[in-house]
Amino acid sequence: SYQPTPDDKFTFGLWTVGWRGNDPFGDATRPVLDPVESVNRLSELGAYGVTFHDNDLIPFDATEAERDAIVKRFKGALETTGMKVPMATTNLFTHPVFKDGAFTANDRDVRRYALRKTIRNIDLAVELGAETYVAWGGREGAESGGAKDVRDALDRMKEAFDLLADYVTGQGYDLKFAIEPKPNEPRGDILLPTVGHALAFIERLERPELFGVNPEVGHEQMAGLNFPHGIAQALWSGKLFHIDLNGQNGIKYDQDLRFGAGDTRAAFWLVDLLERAGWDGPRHFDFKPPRTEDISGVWASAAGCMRNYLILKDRAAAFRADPEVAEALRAARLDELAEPTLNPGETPAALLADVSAFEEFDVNAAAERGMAFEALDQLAMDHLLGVR
Ligand code: 3MF
Ligand code: MG
Ligand code: MG
Ligand code: MG
Repeated sequence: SYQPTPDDKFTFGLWTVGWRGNDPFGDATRPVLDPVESVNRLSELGAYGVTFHDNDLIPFDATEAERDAIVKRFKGALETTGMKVPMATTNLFTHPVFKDGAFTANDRDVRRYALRKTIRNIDLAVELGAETYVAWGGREGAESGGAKDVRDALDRMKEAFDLLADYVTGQGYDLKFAIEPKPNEPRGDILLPTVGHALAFIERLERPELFGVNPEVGHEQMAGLNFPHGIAQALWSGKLFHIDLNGQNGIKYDQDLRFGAGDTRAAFWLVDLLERAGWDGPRHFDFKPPRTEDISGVWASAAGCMRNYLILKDRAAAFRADPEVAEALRAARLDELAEPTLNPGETPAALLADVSAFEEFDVNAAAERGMAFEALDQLAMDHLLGVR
């Protein structure tokens, strides 16, 4: 078991398995990987599809004819394997022209170019059947305080997303946008650094219904945040449009470990949450096989992402099905949290008139009650570690 099939909806960015291991201190350790080879290998491993930045597939300086030939060959691989492309995105960070950002670059001509580059790949994304367009503003940020007027930059970011939303609406495309927050790296500070910032920004857009978030495990954890909590708020807001699964060990550089590595307990609660919420979107991996690995290590790492998701799904289901867990959840009063605090139709006056709520409330007795969370958490730990 734990053998993935396309029904599990596992997807991988072409840039993940295709990462050559170059980092700020070292050169590439692996050769170029042909995107068609990635489609074929990932399909053999049981994946559902792939995602891509325009330039993962089409080199930045490709001619029209080269572009057409590449797309044709890629489509052929998708048809042969049955692999899908549920999401695509734009590379607005690699070329030096984007060194000060794209939609929020101080240079106006760079901003206009970034919009055109994005629209061009949106057309291709739709042609390939994508339903979600991700926007990670990796270079939208600053290293120093005077370099960016953040309020102006947010105006420009809004302008860009409003224009893109107008474009897809005008074209009649069935495409939604998912904004991917990240606190830092490669910029010292990136705009829309967390899920919460992105959710608040979306409400200021002209067509907020077309926008949601694409949270990445490691990005929130780089900011010391609780990833399942962020996902829960995105779900609660109806704004989880896509997700980037990977692993991270606390507050440090963006590790992009395979899913399940790093904070395994957070991964357990994340899978528990996604499965209980009935998340039916792709389980998308945005990871980097460490640069210590050769190409067989790349596929081992990709297979590990899917295997770990399925193991955690199995462990979370066992946790939820355990009668002792049900008892522990009752002891911890989760059922009471699900109950409204007010009686149906209760007014402020009625609450003020309820002497049991205040005048006669036994504060000390309530304060003495234990919450029984430790026993509950140990049951989760036992399930996660496979001893129950
Ligand atoms: C960087 C990222 C990005 C985004 C991608 C959009 C290169 O930390 O996570 O990957 O995920 O640009 O999907
Ligand atoms: Mg990332
Ligand atoms: Mg990352
Ligand atoms: Mg990502």
